[in-house]
Amino acid sequence: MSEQMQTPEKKPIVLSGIQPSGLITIGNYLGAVKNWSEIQEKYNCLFMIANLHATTVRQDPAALRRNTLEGYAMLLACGIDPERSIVFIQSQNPHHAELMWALNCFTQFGELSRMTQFKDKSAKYSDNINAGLFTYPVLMAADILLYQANLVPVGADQNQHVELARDIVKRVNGIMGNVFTEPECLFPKAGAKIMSLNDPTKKMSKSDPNPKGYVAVLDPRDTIIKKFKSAVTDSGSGIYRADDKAGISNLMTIYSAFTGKTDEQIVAEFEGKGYGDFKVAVGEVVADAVAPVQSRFNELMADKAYLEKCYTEGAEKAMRISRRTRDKVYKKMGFTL
Ligand code: AQP
Repeated sequence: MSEQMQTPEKKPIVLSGIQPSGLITIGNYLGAVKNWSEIQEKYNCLFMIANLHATTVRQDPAALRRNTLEGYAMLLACGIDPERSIVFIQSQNPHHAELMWALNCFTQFGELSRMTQFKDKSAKYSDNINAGLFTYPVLMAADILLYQANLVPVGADQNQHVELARDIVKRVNGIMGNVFTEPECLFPKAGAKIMSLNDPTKKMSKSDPNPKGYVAVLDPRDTIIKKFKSAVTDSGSGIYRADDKAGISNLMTIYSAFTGKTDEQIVAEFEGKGYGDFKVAVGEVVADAVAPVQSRFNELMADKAYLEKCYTEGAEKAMRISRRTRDKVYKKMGFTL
C-alpha cells in the first residue's frame, strides 16, 4: 500500500476515471482532469483510465490500446503525479469486473433503465444496445466502492451514476453489514459542463464524429483558434450570459474556467466588441493554456518505459487496496475464495 494510504490521519479517498474513447477534450480537462491534479494534496487519490467502460461502444482494438496509453500519458501531462496518487489502467485490475458481478445482483433492472446516459447512448448507438451499455453504472459503482472512496470528482453529467452507487451501498450494507463507504460527488467550481462548439445544447464529447464540436487538448494552436472562430452562436450581439445565448454562454464558461475571470469581468472586458473578437480571445486563451500540457505529453510519449513502469506500479498499488473489498464481499456472499 502507498505511504499515503497508510497514514493514520486518514485523508478522504477520491476515485475517478476517464474513458480512452478518444482524445481528451477541454470538456474532460475542465470538468475532470484539471481538477484532479489540483486535489491531490488534499485527498488520497486514485485515478484510472476506464478502458473497460469504453468498450460499451464498439472500439477498434488498436485505437483503444493507443488511446489508453495516450490517455494515461495525458493524465500525467496534466499534472497528476504517480508518486502522490495511484494512477492505473482499469483492465489491469481484475477486481473491478469481479466486484461488478456481485453488485449486478444487487441492482434492479428498473434503476438501470432510468439512467439518462443509457437512454442517450442507446439512442445514439441504436445498432448496438449491448448489456454493457445497460450495466455501465454497476461497473462504475464497483470502481468507486472497491476503494471505499468518499468522494468522486465528476462532471454534472455523472451525478445520476454516483447516486445509484449510493443506493447500492445502502442496499448491500443493509444486508451484509457495513461493507461499503457511501460516496459523494465532488463537482468542479467552474466548467462542470462544457457544451459542444457546433451544438451548444449538447455536451462536448471526445467521441463526437464531428471534430468541430470539440477541442482536444492535443489540437494544434491554429486548429483550436479555427474551431472557436467557427463555434455556433446566435445571430445577436453583445457578450453576456442569457438563456437564448447558449453558444456565447458556453464560450464564457470556457473563458472563465481558463482565466479565472468572473462573468462581470468578461462582460466589461468585451463591452462594445463583437462575437468574432470574443471567439478569437477564447481560442487564444485555450491554446496558451494547453501548450505546456502538449509539451509534457510529447516528452512522456517519448519515454514508453517510464509510462509502463508507472502504470504497472499503479495497478499493483490499486490491487493491494481493492483486494480487501473484493475478498470481504465475496466471503459475505458465500463464494469460495
Ligand atoms: N463536456 C463536458 N464538460 C465537463 N465535464 C465533462 N466530462 C466529460 N465531458 C464533459 C467529464 O470527464 C470525465 C471523464 O469522462 P468519460 O471519459 O468517462 O466519459 P464521458 O463523460 O462520456 O466523456 P465524453 O468525452 O463525452 O466521452 P464519450 O464521447 O466517449 O462519451 C467525467 O468526469 C465527465 O463528467
